[in-house]
Amino acid sequence: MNNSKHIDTKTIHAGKVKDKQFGALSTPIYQTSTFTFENVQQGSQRFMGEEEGFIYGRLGNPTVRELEQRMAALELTEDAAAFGSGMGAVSATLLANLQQGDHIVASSALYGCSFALLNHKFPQFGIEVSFVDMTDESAIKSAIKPNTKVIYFETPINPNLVVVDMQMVANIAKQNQLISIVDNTFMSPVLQNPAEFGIDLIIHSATKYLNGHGDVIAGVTCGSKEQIENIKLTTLKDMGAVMSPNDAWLIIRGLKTLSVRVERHCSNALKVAEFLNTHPRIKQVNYPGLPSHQGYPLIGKQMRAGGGIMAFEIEGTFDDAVEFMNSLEMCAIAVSLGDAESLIQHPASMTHSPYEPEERAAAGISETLVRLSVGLEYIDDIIQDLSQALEKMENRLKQVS
Ligand code: LCS
Repeated sequence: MNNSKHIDTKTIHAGKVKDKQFGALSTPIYQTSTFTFENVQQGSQRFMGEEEGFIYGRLGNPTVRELEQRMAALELTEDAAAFGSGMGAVSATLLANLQQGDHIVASSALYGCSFALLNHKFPQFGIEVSFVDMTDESAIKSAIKPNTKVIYFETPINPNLVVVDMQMVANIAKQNQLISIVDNTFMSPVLQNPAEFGIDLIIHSATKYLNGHGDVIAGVTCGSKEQIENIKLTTLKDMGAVMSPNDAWLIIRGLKTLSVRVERHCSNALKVAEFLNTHPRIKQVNYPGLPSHQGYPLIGKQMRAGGGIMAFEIEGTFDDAVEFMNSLEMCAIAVSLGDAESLIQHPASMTHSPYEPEERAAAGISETLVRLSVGLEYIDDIIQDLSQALEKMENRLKQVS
């Protein structure tokens, strides 16, 4: 399909494979672990890469392949690889580009398990990591060493919603012949296309907005044909975090409504952020769609809207924040994000517990920070739920004082 179509059209059509046999509108699920060859010669040719075609489910599957093509079209890259989880994508993408003795410059604030992989696991294999504030151009530049291979970051960052200037990072990477890798989970390709700024590899936890219905764990990496082939033939094939055809089908279905869902997530989130921002019991709201946010100037330039996620600080103690969350009646206390349901969690004790307290402090993740993934419910109902929980907290405080 012509790549010039609007993103709303592309989420439905781009990368779709026509079913020549029956004309099925919905993508068939090829629930098979292996593929038969006409004869030994054909099997051998497929293994040698001399003939196109599928071989074995871990090396590729037609349903999964369609999702990969759809994601490449949405992220404006040549190709994509699908994985059994977002962390499968993060680990395979990084390891395909690194070896013992290499060095990474990474954001000091990252999703907790990405941080754990870089901070705890990679050093055991002789891969060195420097964590920096990715909004600080000179800090990134001075962290680069002769053995640096990769710059790794998220924008907006999970969980504090700090926005990183992708053009700035891509320029540094190019000047130093480094591979730039961004995790685009929070924005989805509807709100931001890192390839437009020259970022080399784009990772998604497809568990989140891409699927959007809270029923799949999956990941995707988008990039050049050469990069994706390297990942597929090394860390995907030999470490094996592959996506199942059923999950690929669910994500393809989810993608068809991605634009409409993201639009509603964004409009709901902006109203929630405005409500919280003026509430006396809320100290600070980190939401890129608010003019006071550090990332707001990049809206329109880098990202098309503020997204569906925010983090905020309760005016009070850690116990007050816990009481507020426990008083919610509709918003679910759960990790994950990007689902139809509004989900709320406490990063310090949940998603970002792999950080030591001092590492969290250095990464700007306070102990009282609350993260909210605003869902698709009717906006007044979401605000009413937050409002009644804040009111309960306030009433108890009045009784105590
Ligand atoms: N990257 C980001 C930015 C994420 O938020 C997550 C998961 C991952 C990668 C890993 O993806 P997964 O393997 O779970 O598909 N983030 C989660 C979170 O914030 N709460 O629960 C999971």
